[in-house]
Amino acid sequence: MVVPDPQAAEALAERIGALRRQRRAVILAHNYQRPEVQDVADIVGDSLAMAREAAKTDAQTIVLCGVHFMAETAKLLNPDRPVLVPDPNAGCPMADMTAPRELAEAKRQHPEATVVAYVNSSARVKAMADICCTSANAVRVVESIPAEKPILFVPDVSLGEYAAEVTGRENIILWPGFCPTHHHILAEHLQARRREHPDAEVLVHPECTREVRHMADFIGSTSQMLRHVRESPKRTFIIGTEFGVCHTLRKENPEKEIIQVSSLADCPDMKLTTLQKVTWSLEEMEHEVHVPKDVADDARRAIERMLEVA
Ligand code: CIZ
Ligand code: SF4
Repeated sequence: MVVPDPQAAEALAERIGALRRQRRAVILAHNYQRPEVQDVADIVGDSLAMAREAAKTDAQTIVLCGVHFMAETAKLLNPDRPVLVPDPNAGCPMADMTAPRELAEAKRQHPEATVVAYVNSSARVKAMADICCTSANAVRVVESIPAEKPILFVPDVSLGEYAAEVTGRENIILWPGFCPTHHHILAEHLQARRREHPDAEVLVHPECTREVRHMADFIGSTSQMLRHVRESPKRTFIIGTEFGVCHTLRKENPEKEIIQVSSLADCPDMKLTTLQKVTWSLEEMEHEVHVPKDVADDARRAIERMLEVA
C-alpha cells in the first residue's frame, strides 16, 4: 500500500472539501477504504448504509469510494443523481465470479429455486435474483423463504454456507464464488494472534472460510463488528476482515486495542481509491456509473424485497 505524505494528504483533503462544496457533492466511503479516504468522507459504512444514507441527502452528486457493485447499488437507490467513482478499475473479484449467463444457466437447471444474491454482485445479477441479502442480514433473508423451497445462493460460498449452518437449511445450492481477501485469512493467523493476546475476543466476517469462522467468538458484517466492539466490555479485539475497518474501530474506541488478524487481509481493489483520485473525480466529474433502466428496475425490486424482510 502507498503510504501518503501527510502534508500532501492535508492539501488534497482541503481541495476535496472546496470541490465538495462547489459540486454540492456527498462523499461516501466503505469501511474497507484507506484511512485518509475514510477521513474525507461524509458517510463511512457498508454498501447498503452508504446507498441509503446518500438517498437522504440533498447532494447533487454522489462520489462513491468503494468498488463497482457498491456504486451500482448507490445508483439504484439514487437514480436521478450522478454517481461517480474515483477509479473505474475498482471491482470486486467475488462479484465477478457470477456472470449473468452462468446464472441464467443455473436458473434453468433449478427452476424451482429462489435466487438469493449477496449485494456483492453486479446489478445484472441482482436483476435476475428474487431477493438480495447483505452479510448483516443473510440469515434473516434465508429464514424468510419457505422451508420447502430450494435456494440458489450467489456468489459467496462462505456466506451461503454460514447462513445454511445458522438456519439448519439443507436445501441451499451454493455457488462456488469467494472473496480472495477473506480467504487469505487462515486458521494459523488466528492461532498466532490468540497466542499473543489470550484475552482478546475474535471477530470474523462470514466471508471467511468455515475453519476460520468456527474459531471465532463473533461472526458478523462490518457494521455488526463496529456495534459489537462499541458494546463489548472486553478491551482487546482480533479483527478477521479487511483491515480498513480497523481505522474506524480505533477512532471509535480509543481506549480499546484493535488487532488486525493478518496483513494479508487487504483488498487491492478497495485500495485503488486514493485522495488524488477523489480530487480528480470531483474536478472532472468522472467516472459516472450507469445502470440500464430495465436492469435497474429489476435489481431495485430485489433490494426492496430484502428491505421488506430484513
Ligand atoms: O456490504 C458490505 O459493505 C460488505 C461487502 C461487507 C460488510 O460486511 O460490510
Ligand atoms: Fe470483493 Fe472481497 Fe474486496 Fe470485498 S474485500 S470488495 S468481497 S474482493
